[in-house]
Amino acid sequence: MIYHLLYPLHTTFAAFNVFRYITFRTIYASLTAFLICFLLGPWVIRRLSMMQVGQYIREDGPKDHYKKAGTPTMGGVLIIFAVVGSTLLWTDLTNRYVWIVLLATLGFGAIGFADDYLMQVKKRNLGLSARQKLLLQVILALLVGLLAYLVPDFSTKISVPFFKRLTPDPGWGYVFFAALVIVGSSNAVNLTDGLDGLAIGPVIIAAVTYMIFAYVAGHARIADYLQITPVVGCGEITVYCGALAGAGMGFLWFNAYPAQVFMGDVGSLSMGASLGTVAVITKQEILLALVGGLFVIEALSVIFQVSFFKMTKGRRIFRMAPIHHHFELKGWPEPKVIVRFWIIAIALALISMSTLKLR
Ligand code: 57M
Repeated sequence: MIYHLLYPLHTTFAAFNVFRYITFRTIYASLTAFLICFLLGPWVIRRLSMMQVGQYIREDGPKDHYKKAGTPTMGGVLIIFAVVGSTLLWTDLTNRYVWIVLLATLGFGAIGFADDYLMQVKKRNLGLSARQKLLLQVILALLVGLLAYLVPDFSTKISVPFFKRLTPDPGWGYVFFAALVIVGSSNAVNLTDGLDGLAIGPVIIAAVTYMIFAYVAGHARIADYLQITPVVGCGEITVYCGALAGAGMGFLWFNAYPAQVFMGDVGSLSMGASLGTVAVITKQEILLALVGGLFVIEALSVIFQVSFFKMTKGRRIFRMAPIHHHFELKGWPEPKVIVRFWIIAIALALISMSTLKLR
C-alpha cells in the first residue's frame, strides 16, 4: 500500500522514487514486520495467557520440558500478522506471486490454527488427527502449485543445484511436485519446533537466503549472468522474504530461551509452507533441501527412528526423535543444542549460496 500510495508521487517529490526499489522496500518490510512483532508481542503474550492458551507438555518427553508447561502458544498468529501486514504495505500488489505466497502463509496458518485451537479446547496435547492435517495440507498445497503453474510464462522446469544443464520438466506434473515441496517443508519445520528458537532461527536464515535468490531470479540481467532460471516478477518475493525474516526476528525476541511464547502449529506449518512456496516461485525448489537442511535432518531423524522402531519392535537409533531431543537426553543444555543447530543452518545456507557460482 505504501508502494502504491507514495511511488506515484515521485513526479512531484523526486525523493519518492526510492519506493520503486526492491532493495529499499525489502529493508523497510523487514523492519516493519520486526517492529510489529516487537511492539505487539507483550500484548499478544498477555492475551494468550489470559485466554489460557498454554502449552500442555507430554509426560514422555525430556524432563527439562516439564517446567515449560503453561507457556503461551499460538504466537504464530503474531508472526503471520506481521508478515502479511508488512507485505501488504511494501509490495506491488498487482504482482500475482505476492498473492500466491500470502495464500500459502494464511492457508497453512489456518490449518495450524485449527489444530492448536482443538488442542486447547480438548485440553490435551493433540489437535487435528495426523491424517486430517495432511489431507488439508495436500489440498491447499496443490492449489498453491496450480496457481503458480497458471501464471503466464511460469516455467515448469525444475532447477537442480550444481547442475545448470539438468532441468527436468514434468509439465503439468509440476503442480504435484510443488505440492510435495510445500507440504514437506511445512511438516519439517513443524517437527523442528521443539526447543526455544530452534525453528524460527533457521526460518530467518532461510528467508534471508531466499531473499537473495528471489532478487537474482527477478533481475533478468543478473539471472542471465549467474545462469539461473529467470522469473519475471519474482523480485517482489524479495520484499516478502524481508518481511518473513523481520517477523521472525521480532518473534525470536520473545521465543529465545527461556521462551515466553511458542509459535504453535499456526506458526510452524505456515512458516514451513511459506518457505516451500518461495522455493517454488523462485525456481529453487530442490535447493530448499539444502537451505533448510536442518529441517531435513530433523525430519529424517524421525523417519529413521520410527521405521527402525517399527522394524525392530521397539529398538531405537536415537535416544529420542526428532534429533534435538537426542542431544538434550545426552545432557547438552537446551541453549547449546539450539545455538549449535543454528550454526549448522547458517553453514548450510552459505553452501546453498555458493550454488550461484558453483555450477
Ligand atoms: C511438534 N511439538 C513439540 C509448540 C510448538 C512422529 C513424531 C516424531 C512427531 C513429533 C511431533 O509431534 N512433532 C511436532 C513438536 C511441542 O511444541 C508445541 O508444538 C508446536 C509446534 N507444532 O510451537 O506449541 C513441545 O516442544 C517444546 N518447545 C519448546 N520451545 C519452543 O519454542 O521447548 C516447542 C517450541 C512443547 C515444548 O516442550 O511442549 C513437541 O515436541 O511435542 N513427536 C515428538 O516430537 C515426540 N517424539 C517421539 O514421540 N519420538 C519417538 C518416536 C519413536 C516417534 C521416540 O523417539 O521414541 C517428542 N515430543 C514430546 N514428547 N513432547 C517426544 C515426547
